[in-house]
Amino acid sequence: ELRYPDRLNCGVELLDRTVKRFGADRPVFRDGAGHTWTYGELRTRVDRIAHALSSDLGVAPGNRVLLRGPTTPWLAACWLAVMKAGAVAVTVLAQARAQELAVMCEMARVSHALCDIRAVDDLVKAEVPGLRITAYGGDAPDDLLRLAARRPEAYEAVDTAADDVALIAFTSGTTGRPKGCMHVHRDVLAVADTFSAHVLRPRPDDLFAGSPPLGFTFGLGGLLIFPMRAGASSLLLEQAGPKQLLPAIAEHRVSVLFTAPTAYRVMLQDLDSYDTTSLRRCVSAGENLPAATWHAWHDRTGLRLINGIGATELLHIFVSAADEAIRPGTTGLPVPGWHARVVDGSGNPVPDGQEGLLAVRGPVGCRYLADPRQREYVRHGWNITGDTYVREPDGYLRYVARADDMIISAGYNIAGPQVEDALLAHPDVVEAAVVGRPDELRGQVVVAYAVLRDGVPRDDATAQALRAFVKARLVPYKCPRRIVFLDALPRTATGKLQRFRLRADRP
Ligand code: 3SK
Repeated sequence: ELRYPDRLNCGVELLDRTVKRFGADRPVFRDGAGHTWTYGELRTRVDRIAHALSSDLGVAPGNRVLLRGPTTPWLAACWLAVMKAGAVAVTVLAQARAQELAVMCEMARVSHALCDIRAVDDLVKAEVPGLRITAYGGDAPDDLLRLAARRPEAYEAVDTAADDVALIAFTSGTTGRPKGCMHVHRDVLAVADTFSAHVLRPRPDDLFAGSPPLGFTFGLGGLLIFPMRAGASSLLLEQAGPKQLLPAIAEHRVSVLFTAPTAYRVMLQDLDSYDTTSLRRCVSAGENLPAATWHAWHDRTGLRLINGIGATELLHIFVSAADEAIRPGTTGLPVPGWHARVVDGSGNPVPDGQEGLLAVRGPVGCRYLADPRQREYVRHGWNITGDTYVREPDGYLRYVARADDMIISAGYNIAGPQVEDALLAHPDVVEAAVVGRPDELRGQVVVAYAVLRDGVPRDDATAQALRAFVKARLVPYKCPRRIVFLDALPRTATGKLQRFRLRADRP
């Protein structure tokens, strides 16, 4: 069981304590341009910013501070400064637009914003009443970094309680209605001391990198919390799509990689052009990892992809597996410290082998900002993630579909991801999404959307070949009636597939 003192500041734990344990000269961040920050340099910069927050900007403990910008060491420093100042970091994606920003600022009662100078315009456009916006990275005399440079280099952190709110992260799920999730200082350490400590097992000489931005808790954990808790370092890239990741891995000798299944599939196409031998841990989360993708990555790199399911509501990953315990085609087991079961609509466990809803509980729980959906997410003390799962007799958890993504056709239940897996096993398919489309006769019919490898013709012959390929693997009623070819699948800014858009499509 995890035990933490009643008073705890996660900024101090991640930064000052790591400096004490590992020394100030170790590298902590590197950016794409090759600049390296040591832990000592980071501490000085964070402490100066924390001073500027309280002395120049009037940020008081408990104030909510919006952080907005591309993933850079300065954004990470602002996040740590907000922690040390005892304020609450409201993390948003750099891509969020004015209208979305206005909604989130209102919901979270944000009083201050720290914003990369390159992303200020949309925030100004949001016209949030009373919001004090401070830019960083510009030349203005009141730029945050100039204000900070005039401040002392050591800061006495606010003595927060372990249960004080540290951050608010928004999830729009895949349907577009934002929910603000509050997490306390203890939660930040708990995700490092469960998933990272037991599954990832980082070493101080590891270099982390990945595609999720710091504004998404997947990236906050993978690129800041986990490396810093272990005295390791992190490559913070502003552009971190699959095309940028491969050269970055080769150039910087990245050892721990965080990204989504789609990125692994795209990287497989260009893998031979880059040296990826520095990789020792590759984490796949954000979406279901098909067994075909796991095997393809393993065959080409010799590495066993670490699959995981996480949620903004629970801060990070709670079901996963490491090394030899990894079982391709499953998500894994509850991470040590977490409990998981599969339940019916009333919250009762269903027998092993039967489909039901994934229910989890552990050191971090869902706390929405005043939202009636809290009652749907937390039932009988369990967090109901909205995913349909099957528990195998030895406890492994196998993903079936998002609960609201099941297709019912002529009385048959069809899990879209199973059909997607079958399509993705074909070498010409890079991405696939399968949805149910209303049909008078059958209730719903199965329609697939696919992104093909470069150069493969998008014609009837390819569609027929793919349908035959799926039919050879699955019972015929699961075979898509139609296959539509797209350049890219619709995704949220965090990379999650937006099936509702495909359902609304009328090809
Ligand atoms: O998939 C997600 O939504 C997620 C959220 C937070 C942390 C990790 C993950 C994978």
